[in-house]
Amino acid sequence: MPVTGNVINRMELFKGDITKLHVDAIVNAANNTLLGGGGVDGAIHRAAGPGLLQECRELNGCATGEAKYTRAYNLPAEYVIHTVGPVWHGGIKNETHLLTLCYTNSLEIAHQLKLNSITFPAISTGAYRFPVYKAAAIAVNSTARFLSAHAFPQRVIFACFDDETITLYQDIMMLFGNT
Ligand code: AR6
Repeated sequence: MPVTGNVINRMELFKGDITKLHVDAIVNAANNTLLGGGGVDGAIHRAAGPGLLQECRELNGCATGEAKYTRAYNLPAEYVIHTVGPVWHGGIKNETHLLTLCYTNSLEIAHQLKLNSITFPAISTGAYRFPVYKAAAIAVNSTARFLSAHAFPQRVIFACFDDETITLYQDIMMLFGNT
C-alpha cells in the first residue's frame, strides 16, 4: 500500500516527558510483567498513581511485541497502552519484527477504540539497548504503513526524550516526506 502525503501529516514529534501530553493514549515501553520498572515505564506509573499498577496486576503480563491497555488514572490521557519491546541482541533474535509488532499492535488498539491521538516513546531504545536509528526507522515506517490503511488513530506523536533521538526521528521523517 503506498504511503501518501496525508500520512506524514498525521505524524508529529514532541521533545520531552511523555507523561505531560494531553492525548487519548500514551504508550508505555513496559516489561513482560507489566508491573512497572525504570525509564519511561517508571515515569508513567509515578504520574498515573497506584490505580495503574492495580489494574496492571489483572492483565497477567504481556508477551514481547504484544500490547494491552488500561485506563490512565492521574495522567492527562484516557488510556495507557502497554507494550513490551524486544531486548537488543545484535539483531539475531527477531528484534526488528518484534519491535514492528509493538507499534502495529498498539495502533490496532487505538484503531479499535477509535482514538484520535496516541503518543509513543522510543520503545526499546533505553534499557533494552535497541540502536536508536534502527528503532526510529521501524517506528516511523510501521506507523506510516498502519495509518495508510486506517482512519484511526488520526494523529501519532513520537515523544523523544533527548536531542539524539529527536534528531534521528526528524531525519527519517524528512526522508518520508520527500518520497
Ligand atoms: N518520556 C519520554 N521518553 C522517556 C521518558 C519520559 N518520561 N523516560 C525515558 N524515556 P526505556 P526500553 C525514553 O529504558 O528500552 C523499564 O524498566 C528513554 O530515553 O524506558 O523499552 C521497563 O520496565 C528512551 O529513549 O524503555 C523495562 O524493563 C525510551 O524512553 C525496560 O525499561 C525507552 O527507554 C524497557 O526498556
